[in-house]
Amino acid sequence: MRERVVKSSCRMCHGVCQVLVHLEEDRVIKVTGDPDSPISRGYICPKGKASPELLYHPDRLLYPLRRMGKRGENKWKRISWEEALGEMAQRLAAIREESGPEYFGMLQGTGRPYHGYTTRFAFAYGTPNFTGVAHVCYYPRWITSFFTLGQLPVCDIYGFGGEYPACIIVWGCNITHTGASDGMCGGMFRRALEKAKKVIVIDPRRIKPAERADLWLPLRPGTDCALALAMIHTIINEGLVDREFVDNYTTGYERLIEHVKPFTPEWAADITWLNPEDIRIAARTYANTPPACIQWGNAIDMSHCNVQTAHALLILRAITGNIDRPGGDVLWVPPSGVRQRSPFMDIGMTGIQFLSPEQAAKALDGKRYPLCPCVHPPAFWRSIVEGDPYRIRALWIMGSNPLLTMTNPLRIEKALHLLEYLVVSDFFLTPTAQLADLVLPAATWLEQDDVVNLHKIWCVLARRKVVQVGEARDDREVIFELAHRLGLDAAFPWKSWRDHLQWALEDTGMSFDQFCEKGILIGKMRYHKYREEGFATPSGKLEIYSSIFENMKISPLPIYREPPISPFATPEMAKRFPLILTTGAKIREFFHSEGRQIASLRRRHPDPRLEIHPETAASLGIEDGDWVWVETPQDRIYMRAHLTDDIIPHVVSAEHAWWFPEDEPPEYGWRRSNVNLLFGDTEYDPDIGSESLRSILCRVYK
Ligand SMILES: Nc1nc2c(c(=O)[nH]1)N[C@H]1C(S)=C(S)[C@@H](COP(=O)(O)OP(=O)(O)OC[C@H]3O[C@@H](n4cnc5c(=O)[nH]c(N)nc54)[C@H](O)[C@@H]3O)O[C@H]1N2
Ligand SMILES: Nc1nc2c(c(=O)[nH]1)N[C@H]1C(S)=C(S)[C@@H](COP(=O)(O)OP(=O)(O)OC[C@H]3O[C@@H](n4cnc5c(=O)[nH]c(N)nc54)[C@H](O)[C@@H]3O)O[C@H]1N2
Ligand code: SF4
Ligand SMILES: [Mo]
Repeated sequence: MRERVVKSSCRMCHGVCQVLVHLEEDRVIKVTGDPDSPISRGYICPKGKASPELLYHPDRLLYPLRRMGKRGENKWKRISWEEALGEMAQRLAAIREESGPEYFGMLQGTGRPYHGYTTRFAFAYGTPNFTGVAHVCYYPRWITSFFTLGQLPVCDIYGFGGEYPACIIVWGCNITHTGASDGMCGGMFRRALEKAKKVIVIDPRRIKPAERADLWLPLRPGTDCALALAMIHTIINEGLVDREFVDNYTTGYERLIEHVKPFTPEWAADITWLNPEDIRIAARTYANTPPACIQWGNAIDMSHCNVQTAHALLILRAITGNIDRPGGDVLWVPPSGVRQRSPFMDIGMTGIQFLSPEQAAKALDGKRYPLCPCVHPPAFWRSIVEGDPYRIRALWIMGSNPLLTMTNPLRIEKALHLLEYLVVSDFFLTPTAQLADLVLPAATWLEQDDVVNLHKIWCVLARRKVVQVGEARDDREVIFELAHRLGLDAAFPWKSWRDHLQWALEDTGMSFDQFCEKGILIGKMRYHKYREEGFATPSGKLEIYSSIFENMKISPLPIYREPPISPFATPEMAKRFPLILTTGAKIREFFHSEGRQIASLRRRHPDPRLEIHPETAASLGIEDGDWVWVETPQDRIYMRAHLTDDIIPHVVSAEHAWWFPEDEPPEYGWRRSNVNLLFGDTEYDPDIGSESLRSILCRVYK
């Protein structure tokens, strides 16, 4: 058999691993890491290796399906793409005409290849009713960085400037375990950890990097901002500030000094349940070991003060002079010439400003949380259930499984039943897709041509379509086709997806094929850019005191807020629910609710886990491997106890997004171990509207 190898880039997660796709004739037989890749250097994780299993999975959706029986009865009829797109175009045109475009809604999951095209479609059609998960993922850190210094800083782990980080703080991020996050490669990060002189880990779980860390700070979940404020306090108090940077390139330092006076390590110790001396040591180590960087993660996005925490962590980097220096937290230079994938997208996912003010005002959440990048999901679902301010008629869900990944899923289920027309684009019939009227089979990354530009931080990767399985189609081709049928040609001026890719590359002077030959474009890194260019903020400086937040009535200097359900906020409740629950630490083998049907991955990780300390378990009569109930004031779920002293005694950690494809449709057991059942309507973060997914009270029993 003739074997050939095609260079591509993996997309079993957000990526950035370059890989080799091995084919026998026209069949993909394996995927391996590309040792020549400058950004991943041969790294591949179990999900990446399992790509062919996803591609050829017997349960994969291969054709468009139309619902035949009652909603959720699992009776389907195979139809052609022509019929599917014809039906969809006709329904959407009718809704726009009869009720107005706001009666159509869209929902997307986390950043996947469709990112940017979904919003473009929604806003071109004219609906403000776009929702998703960004308010609890990445966006809080991104928008705060954008306002504070113009760009998201990332750890300088590649040593382009001739220096590696001497001190690394791993803060609420488990990238060496997940494989990648936020456009950084876990394999490369591990190498940087090995080179660092000092490593500090801030996580209630003793993750791998904590095993050899100089300091592990297992804080009470949801209290990161208090810790960060106390570290700022210590650094100022002990005269460890980089005055040259602060005096010349920041605003508001004098106000910061006043602001953090009360936030002593003793104050933070009471909140975080850490030792004040450890907080001092962390602050000193970070400030005294340049160059230093902070690898922050998703835990920062899910507290009751996530924007505030992100701001505090940016200030920590600034006052220690670690911004944009070799080995610090740097602002990447993207490669030139590659065109922005979606001019309809301005700041992140918003772009709502492209709607007329009248149309934007029809958004279902009316008075929005000031920084929420889309319709606030709880308001979105409530509006459908209650018909207030009105009930949308149709919804298109692309790449999301909201019954598993969003809070209050019983309400979401109710809402999905009330819709007149639900379309779901996915790889599988998930519990969410089971409730659709029309299901569209999406192409996997092995079936896509792409100029991979999501993390336009520093590199743009090539991805090459190598196979076609069934009639699965690239989501973007579907969006383009539908847009043309609906007359949205101004927003979608390209004839086809391939046309669009060619357009994106035009200024590079390369054809798509030439780009694939090259495989990657990397920006030419320059450091200390602020010395000539300043920062892209209103003042041109890094805004310790944020003028944008001030204008938006958001605290211009970071403040700590207690989680809404906690031993301090709700002490009465804490008597009945004595443990602190953190949820959704990402699983190495699975991407959120994906992969449970992929045999090689499921074998490695068969059950939904609750991590619990052996002493806590013993006091509750629980043994390793027992099935236990995890209960919050909202609901209870069933999980398998995993006893480990890698978690602190008063905290338990539950995995998220579990369903059981091997169970009976249409539910596939989605109610059994779904951690989001434990979250109802609570107080949301007032700046951005996120749920406190990393800190709530619970009890655990057999
Ligand atoms: N309690 C709790 N909840 C959480 C979290 C937590 O930590 N705790 N984490 C949150 C975070 S960070 C995120 S990002 C969200 C994730 O939320 P979602 O993005 O909704 O994640 P998934 O459950 O993986 O849903 C993705 C679905 O899309 C399908 N899919 C995958 N790729 C494609 C594609 O390219 N095209 C199409 N059409 N379909 C595709 C998959 O088969 C799957 O069914 O969950 C959030 N939910
Ligand atoms: N394999 C795999 N990779 C993924 C994903 C996946 O589902 N699977 N999802 C992708 C997505 S969308 C995202 S957003 C990223 C997220 O990936 P990361 O940014 O690494 O975030 P998480 O794994 O969600 O959580 C990181 C750590 O936060 C800790 N933690 C829990 N509560 C707290 C707290 O209150 N404070 C602090 N400081 N730490 C806390 C957890 O113990 C965990 O070790 O991963 C991406 N990569
Ligand atoms: S970390 Fe992500 S991009 Fe890299 S191999 Fe794993 S799934 Fe693929
Ligand atoms: Mo995420």
